[in-house]
Amino acid sequence: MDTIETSPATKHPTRMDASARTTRRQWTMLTTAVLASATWPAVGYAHGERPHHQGTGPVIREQKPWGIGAAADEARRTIEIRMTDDMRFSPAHLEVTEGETLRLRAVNRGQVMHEIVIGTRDELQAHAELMRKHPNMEHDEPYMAHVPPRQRGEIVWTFNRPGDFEFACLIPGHFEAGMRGTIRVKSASRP
Ligand SMILES: [Cu+2]
Repeated sequence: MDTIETSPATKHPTRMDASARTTRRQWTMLTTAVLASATWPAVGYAHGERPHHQGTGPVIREQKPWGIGAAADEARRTIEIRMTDDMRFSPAHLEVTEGETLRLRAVNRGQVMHEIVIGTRDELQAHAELMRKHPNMEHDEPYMAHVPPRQRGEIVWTFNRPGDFEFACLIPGHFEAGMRGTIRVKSASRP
């Protein structure tokens, strides 16, 4: 029998290598334990089985309540978000129309590491709690970017679900200091 998996980009991305999978398994177990009652959508594969989105791999398109990943060339609008050591994002509020694909360019103007993670308020809260308990936890998803001092990172994301969402820096201490922002995705069907 042929056991080689095919990998249509939308549903079943190629398996990641074993070492990367090991670091991610820890994250998967933690999120599974803590977020069991949260809003993870039903998907056909476990959280830890997907490859990293950055680099040359295929785009990860897993529907989340706050949208879905997109390829860099699908972005129709770029928004620059500055991150500073006073624990602020600027701008701290984004207005998006349902269906819009944005390139969020996170620019770290500070002297310390910052990150930007998109999610629902509850999801980010739970995730921040995990980060406090496990500050060295490695994680990477298409809806987050980790940005070293004086560098920039990018998220390309399709906001295909209307609603109110948030973004935050989940580095311990930063989230608590108010390093968060809001995203309103306006319904495309209503004026
Ligand atoms: Cu930060």
